[in-house]
Amino acid sequence: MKKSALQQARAAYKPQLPIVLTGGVKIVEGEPTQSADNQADIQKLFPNTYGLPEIRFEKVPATESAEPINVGVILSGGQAPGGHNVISGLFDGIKSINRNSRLYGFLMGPGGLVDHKYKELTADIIDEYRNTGGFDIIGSGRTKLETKEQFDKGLEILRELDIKALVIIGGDDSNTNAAILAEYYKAIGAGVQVIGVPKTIDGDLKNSVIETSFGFDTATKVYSEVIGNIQRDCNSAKKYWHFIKLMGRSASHIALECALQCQPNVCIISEEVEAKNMTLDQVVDEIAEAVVARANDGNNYGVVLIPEGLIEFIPAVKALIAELNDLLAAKAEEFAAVDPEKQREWVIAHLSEANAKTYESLPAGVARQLTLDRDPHGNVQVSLIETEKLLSEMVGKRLEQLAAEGKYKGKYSTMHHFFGYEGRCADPSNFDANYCYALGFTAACLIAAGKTGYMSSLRNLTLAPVNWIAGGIPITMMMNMERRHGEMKPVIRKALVELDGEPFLKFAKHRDEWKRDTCYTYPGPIQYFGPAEVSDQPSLTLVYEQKRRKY
Ligand code: FBP
Repeated sequence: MKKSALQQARAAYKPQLPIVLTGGVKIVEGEPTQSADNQADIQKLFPNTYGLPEIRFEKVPATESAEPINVGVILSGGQAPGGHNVISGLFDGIKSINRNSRLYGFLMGPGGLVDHKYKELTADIIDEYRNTGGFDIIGSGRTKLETKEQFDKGLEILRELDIKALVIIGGDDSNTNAAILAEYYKAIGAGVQVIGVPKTIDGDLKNSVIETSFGFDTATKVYSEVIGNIQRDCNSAKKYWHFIKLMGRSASHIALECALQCQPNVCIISEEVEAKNMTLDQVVDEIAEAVVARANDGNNYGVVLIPEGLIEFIPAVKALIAELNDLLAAKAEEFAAVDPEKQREWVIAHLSEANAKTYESLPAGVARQLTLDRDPHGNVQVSLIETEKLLSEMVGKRLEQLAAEGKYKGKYSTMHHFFGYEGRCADPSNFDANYCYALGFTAACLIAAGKTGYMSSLRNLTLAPVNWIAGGIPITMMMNMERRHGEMKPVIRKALVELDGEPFLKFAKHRDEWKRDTCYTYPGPIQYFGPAEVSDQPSLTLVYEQKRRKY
């Protein structure tokens, strides 16, 4: 495979490990833990893996190597920069336990385990992928591991390959499944440990003990680079309003981070829309107000950031989606048999009055999208809804009304963008390269310690990697009960943007100024080499959350 000059230079990058992982490790166990909520229910569902203590590793002199161990690894869900480094860290970790340990990758996501599709990941394969973006080393997929049949089928191949531990690299849903699998294998005495690794560019798999998910740092840096470029183009030509939708299925962390990095004129935060119980029209009014204010200063241009998940956070739409989820789960066959031309009427006839009204008020394309196939975890596929176009058109209509009332005299031309897939497979930033490698290495230490049902964890992430604290967090500690596909299920609680958290407060403090004036900043491309202040900085979200630096 031909390699670019950067690829060649990057292959030589040596991720920095926390000092605690550079010799032997000793385990320090904390107090027994509790789930995030619904403790009695979660305990009942996870009798063997509930209440485990948090674990922290401490460095001790390296000892005699242990027995070799065979480990399996799965990449699950959407791509996120750094996945290959988790695998290389895991590989190096199990080889440091015993050089005869082996690593097997299951192909194309959890489905590879069930269908027995795998390949052994040897040193030459691993070396090809160090510090590269993408999940192409083994591929990824969204098959949901949830049935006993799948678990048993998986166990057959694990036994055949003598695999004693499985590492699942995934988001909240995949790690929920990792916990269920860990519990099941423990309950039946299968002798297979399951360890999770927190992945998702969306940044919503985090809590008091998991500081961030990997991939968020790199993806937001890629988006911030291109948003900055658009802002400069916008400020040069001074003739367009750019509507930019940013990935992030549910939470608005990506949009917020990009706003902090780039200082656009408007950034909508879904969590705020929900908290203020805003309607779609009110969101439109907020943007139109910025357009009018800037037009009054002679500035008929600007940049608006829109989080991908916005539509689901508008309270009326959220209530509609919740009812649709239950309705389509309960009457899946009946709905599938309805003539597509008549599905709209069918849906309206089956909804409660309030939700039917909301459904009818939405543009037909958006309404239809809400009834289309969910992903395997039951989520509406929001990345397919063109919210950026919907909003810019609605703003255009509002401006026409204002112009008719003599309240607006500007010009309004729009451009639309959606940034999501562009950032998911970028070569990991130094932060993600180091973080992911350490997550993989930590997973190997958890395996060596005989743990199951844990998520690999690194803390103190705004300090230099040598100072990071490595350990494991029981996955059940992050769980609560939520309604999915019409039933109450144990799931990891998604981390949404906190409106009293530092990153949002920082944004809220400055947004009025950014709205009217042109305060754009231009972060530029990710730097892989050079001074630490340009190449090693973590996300501003992490920096503000940990309040370690003053801005
Ligand atoms: P994960 O939660 O699996 O990491 O995926 C997140 C994401 O990138 C979202 O931001 C986006 O809505 C979704 O995946 C797109 O899914 P797909 O890759 O299946 O189109």
